[in-house]
Amino acid sequence: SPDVVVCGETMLLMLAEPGVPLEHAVSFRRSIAGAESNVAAGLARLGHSVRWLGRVGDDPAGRAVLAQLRAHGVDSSYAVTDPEAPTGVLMRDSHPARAIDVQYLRAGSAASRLSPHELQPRMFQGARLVHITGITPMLSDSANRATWRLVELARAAGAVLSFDPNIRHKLGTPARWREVVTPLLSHADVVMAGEDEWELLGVPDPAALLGTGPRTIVVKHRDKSATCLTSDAEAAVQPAFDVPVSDPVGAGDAFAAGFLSGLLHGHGPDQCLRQAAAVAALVVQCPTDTDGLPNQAGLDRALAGFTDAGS
Ligand code: KDG
Repeated sequence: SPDVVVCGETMLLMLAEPGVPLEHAVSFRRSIAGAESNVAAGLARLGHSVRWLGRVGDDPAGRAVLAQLRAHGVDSSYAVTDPEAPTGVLMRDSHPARAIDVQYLRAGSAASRLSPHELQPRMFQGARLVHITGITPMLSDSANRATWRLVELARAAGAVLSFDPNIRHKLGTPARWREVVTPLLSHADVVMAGEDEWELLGVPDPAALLGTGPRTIVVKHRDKSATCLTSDAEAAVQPAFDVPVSDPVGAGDAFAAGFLSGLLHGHGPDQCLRQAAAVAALVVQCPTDTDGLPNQAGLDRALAGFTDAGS
């Protein structure tokens, strides 16, 4: 049985050629996108056994998504293929110094029809870690109910529940994010979120969440440094490693994969944050959300080579 279970929407990614705005791009790179499966791919690459739960359409995009998950070494044996709804598609461009244009073709997707009854205890048996994001409950009412079922099933399996709100403004207003996602925060054991996300969710002082449920809180600051707060240790702080950025999308998921891999190995907050920063630094140097994900040897090499900015 897998160590890690993730659940969420994985879309076909059509990534415009580097630097070219979406509406002018003529050639596209095909890959996959989806916050949860990015974390799954990152953890699998680092040697953990990972299962992905989710839904795709009975179409070429869905088959491509499943094939690429398998190529990443992620178990997709419980994936559901919906004959009546399409696989979601994400089209975007990438430019290190310009806002990235993201276009979703995902309304009514197979993944958005996720429902609680499809999630069964056997899928979580033996899991040490379950990772979910705030995207899933924002997809539909049934996916929101399914997210609460995920919380329940993770708890019943005795797994650590990790949560990243992953706020995407195209999926709802700030008020809607607060209404749907804020109540989930206190049910997770580990919450990783950006400073702006904590603020938007109405939690300006994330440390206040310690003691209400979460035991590990990560705040990703606007200057790209990160702080890890726990109830039993001093706050750990990690600056971002200074690397040339080619495609920043996926940095948060890469960060999560590095951090969670550290937790699974029993590392303390300092080492978890260092790994998180290193995996993120490797991913932003490559196109797509997942191309730069390192294996353990690659991560070790990077950690030995990076020096903290400013030191
Ligand atoms: O975290 C990177 C994501 O933005 C991307 O892979 C797509 O999950 C995604 C979403 O819903 O925007």
